[in-house]
Amino acid sequence: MIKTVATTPYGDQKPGTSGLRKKVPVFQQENYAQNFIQSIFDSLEDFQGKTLVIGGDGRYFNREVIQIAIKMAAANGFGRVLVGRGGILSTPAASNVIRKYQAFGGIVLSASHNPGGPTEDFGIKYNIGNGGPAPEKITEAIFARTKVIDSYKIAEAADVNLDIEGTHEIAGMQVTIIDPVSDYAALMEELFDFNAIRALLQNGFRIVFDAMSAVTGPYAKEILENRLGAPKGSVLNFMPLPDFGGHHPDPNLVHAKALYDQMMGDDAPDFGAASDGDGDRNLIIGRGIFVTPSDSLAMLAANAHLAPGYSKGLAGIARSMPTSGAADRVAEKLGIGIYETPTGWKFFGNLLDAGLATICGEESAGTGSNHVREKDGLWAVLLWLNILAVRQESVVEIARQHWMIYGRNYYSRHDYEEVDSAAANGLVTALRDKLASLPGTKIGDLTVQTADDFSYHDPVDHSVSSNQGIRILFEGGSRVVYRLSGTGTSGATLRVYIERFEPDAARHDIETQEALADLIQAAEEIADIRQRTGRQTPSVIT
Ligand code: VG1
Ligand code: CO
Repeated sequence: MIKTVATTPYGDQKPGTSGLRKKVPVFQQENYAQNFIQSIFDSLEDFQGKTLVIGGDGRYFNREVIQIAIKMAAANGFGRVLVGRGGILSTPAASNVIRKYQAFGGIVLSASHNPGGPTEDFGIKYNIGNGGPAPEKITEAIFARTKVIDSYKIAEAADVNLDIEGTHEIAGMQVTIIDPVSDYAALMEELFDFNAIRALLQNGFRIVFDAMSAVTGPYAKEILENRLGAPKGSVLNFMPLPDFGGHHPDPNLVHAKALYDQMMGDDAPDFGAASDGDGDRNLIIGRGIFVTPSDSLAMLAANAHLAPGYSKGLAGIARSMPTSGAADRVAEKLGIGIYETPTGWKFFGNLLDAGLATICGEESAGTGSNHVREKDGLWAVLLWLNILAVRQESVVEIARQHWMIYGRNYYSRHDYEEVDSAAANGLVTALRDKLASLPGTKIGDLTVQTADDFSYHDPVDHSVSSNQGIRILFEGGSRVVYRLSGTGTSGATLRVYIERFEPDAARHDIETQEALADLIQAAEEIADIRQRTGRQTPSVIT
């Protein structure tokens, strides 16, 4: 039986950098999730009888919304849904399932690296048939629809047992509960030399992977321990928990501090890594060395040909604008294309589909390739392991050699979280207003060369995305970028990205904050951060 339920719009369902993210109590308001899901379906065409993939990162409220999404998909005329067992599908695994089974699209329930639990964050994102996040044209249509929606459709049926694989039927639609791990693990086996990695691990190379009680646990256990033979216990916090054990499932130096300390300690393993709530981010730490995500992108691109899936070389590299220019130097040396996009994986989809880019990355710990259309945490870990297995060198040796060849891009991001929204917007407006007057300005030894607000012209569909971040470029190539986060759920988060290129190998050993000190000072002076936000120091430095 299909029911049409009357509803009234909510005014705040605008998708951000990566879907709609709100606190759980917001999602628990009457029809809140239903309104958004119906608005997604209302913005799509020609999906009758087709397949929809549904899965999430296992956080609090995941199972409830999955049941709703299944029943609404049935009522709206989908022919089949594929759901990860237990409601689990990591973001890259969902992308893979959409592609592999040629689904029409997918609904991914996640708030990624944000905390989970009854008063924490939840999110809903729609991915299109290429497996990637819906482009802005679609997210804008969804938002427009949420503002006028007056009813939604739902099948009246009992809940589906999500914990047992098998096929059911709801209002004429097939519901298949699938193993969330096996398709993804099979894809990784195609891309990487598992024998070489297995041999590396057998020869005493020690790894540790922190799944942060989030979605990658089952994937990492199966791939790293079961298939690659890493000793049991190499994967930490492998049980996905609805509240991530009360932690922030964000693999950075603040929230994965225990891993960082272990990797810097006396008896450190050779390689440490972590992923985030939904499995699309990665943190890479070699014994005694943290590899910044921007560097990791460049190093992976420079060495990717050592893995079977990339042995023919790369077509091009794409990075988000705030990501450091380290990858640009690799692209230049390889003689391949380099693309600079706004923040958020949705902007890479066209480049990947058109075959212009093979590897993509963001400074926020996201790297991935054309194997799916999302960033992929475990993929990055496996590519690193494949490279380490072939080169038979340590992470530190690979990093040093890389800097020797290409120079080093010192890089850091300073986040000011939960700042008053009006204050944050005021800061950005004031910056915009003075962009034209900045070139030529001297701050200490630095001279501003150019200043602008980044606009992206998509080379494939020619769409334009404006106001994507304020860039201040100094003479000599150093840079400061400011933008406001599009994933937060309370107040505003100001992100300040700071970068300096250092060609001289004798100067590759400086502590990062020290190497960037004058730029950090300039960033403060130009934007008046302390005065405007009332914060003396950033809340998170990565
Ligand atoms: C952040 C990151 C961005 C990333 C996005 C989603 O966005 O900066 O690089 O793509 O999160 O990542 P923002 O707008 O807060 O800066 V995740 O792991 O949510 O899927
Ligand atoms: Co994520």
